[in-house]
Amino acid sequence: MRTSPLVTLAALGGLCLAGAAHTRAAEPASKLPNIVLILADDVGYGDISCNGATRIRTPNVDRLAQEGLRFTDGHSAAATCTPTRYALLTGEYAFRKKGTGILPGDAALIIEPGRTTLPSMLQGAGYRTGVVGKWHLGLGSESGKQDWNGEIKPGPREIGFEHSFIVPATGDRTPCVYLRNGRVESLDPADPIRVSYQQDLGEPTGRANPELLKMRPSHGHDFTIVNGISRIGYMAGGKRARWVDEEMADTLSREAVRFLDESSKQKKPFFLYFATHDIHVPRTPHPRFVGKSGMGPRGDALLQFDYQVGEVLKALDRLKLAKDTLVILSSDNGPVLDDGYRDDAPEKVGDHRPAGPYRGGKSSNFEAGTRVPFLLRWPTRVKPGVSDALVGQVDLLASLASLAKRDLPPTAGPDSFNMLPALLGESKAGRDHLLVQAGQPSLRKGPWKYIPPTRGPKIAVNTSTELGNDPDGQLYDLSQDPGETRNLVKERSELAAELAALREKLIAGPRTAPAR
Ligand code: NG6
Ligand code: CA
Repeated sequence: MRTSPLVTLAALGGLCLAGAAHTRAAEPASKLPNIVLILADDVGYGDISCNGATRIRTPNVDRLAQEGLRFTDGHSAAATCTPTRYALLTGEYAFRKKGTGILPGDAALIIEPGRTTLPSMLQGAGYRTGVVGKWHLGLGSESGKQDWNGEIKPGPREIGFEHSFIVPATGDRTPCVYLRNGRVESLDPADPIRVSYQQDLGEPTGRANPELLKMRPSHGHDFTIVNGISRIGYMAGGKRARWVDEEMADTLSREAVRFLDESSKQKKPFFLYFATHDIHVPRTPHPRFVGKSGMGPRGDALLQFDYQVGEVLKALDRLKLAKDTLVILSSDNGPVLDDGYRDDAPEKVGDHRPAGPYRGGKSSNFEAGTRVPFLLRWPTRVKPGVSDALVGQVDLLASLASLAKRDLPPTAGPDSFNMLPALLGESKAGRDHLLVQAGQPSLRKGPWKYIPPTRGPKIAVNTSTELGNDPDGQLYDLSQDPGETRNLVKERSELAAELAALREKLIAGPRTAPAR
């Protein structure tokens, strides 16, 4: 049977409705604020001086806190990078989708092109959208099959970023090259790149040639050597295109500022997702930061992170855009000291507390896994202050959609709620409940933190992080016991059962409350 043109049109219309957000009222795009989302990597709650750090000073981050809102109970969606970034961009908890754990550098894109994402929603609202920095969400349609010498897609552009300049995965993973709008930057066609996570491609490795290393791995990270540092994964060729780790922060902040400069010349508002590589391993700050923190490369990388925040803030000042730009700063997961290289982080941390008063760190079920720095500045609308509201990055999609007056299609961002009043400091009430994932999801509700029974080691062998596993389950009252030291799961067994049931219900079906 031939489909009539009318039916086809109707079907297409349906498809459009399913895939795109719609503008509610005629709000001229020029009235909407610019949005800059700065996402740090592995920066802990206590790593910034506005959250209590004293041995390290982060004046640019602190400036955001002074001129904006500092959230004390702000969360990444997960305790590691990929699931956090997945949830942040899609508004869907990552545990709902297989294959959203920490990705290798040759993984396929895990966000389906065409679905509503934070950038595609803002693009629909008239924004110019760009991503600069760490990606770690996969690229291309098939893992291990990318041709790094041609155009790699789908990627950022196919999920809503008009402009991109990215580190494909992480600094410790091959390929160690930047991608500008889907193509390897500065690639010499006579020296093509090959990447593999299975097969040794013949270049020196950390395992075979430790004498070539300027920083030795402590665990893993002993494949191909690039810039004197061995990585996870193999690569060959592409010599001219390889990044120099010590220059990465300057390269990325220059690209971020360039995006701001170019955007300022356009009539549209803009959205910049600036995902710094700092302070993830390998921690290799520019020589001008080396030795400046007294805490070794991890502390120096924190100073470098703060510098990059300063570059963005300075550009907004120079372009006279600071007042009309909503800046959000957060981190993708909690802190870690030894994450695979011998960079003296555990030896030199001294009395600095990367997680502040919280227990655990990156990959942990304990609070420090996801309770991260969370700052928001928007001078024309937001009064400076401190908010204790429970907020999460997963809500940015629905909240910013509300700000941009866009209706989300019913299937979009199933776990994302409109928390705009809390985010703008107009309401003290944050999330009623929030799931936070370290492999499995735990539940936050009010002062309560419920961690279901989990197997696995108490302490990670490699990183020495307390993982917060307990086969009996755990219940903590964070208002009395922020450090999660007194497990009340037996004493308050009824409450624990109630929270366990709520957790199950939320896992089974999203969007129970609050409505958006
Ligand atoms: C781990 C890596 C760690 C880091 C992490 C991802 C080893 C032994 N450890 O598997 O170094 O790369 O993955 O970090 O390989 S994240 O911040 O991107 O999630
Ligand atoms: Ca991270």
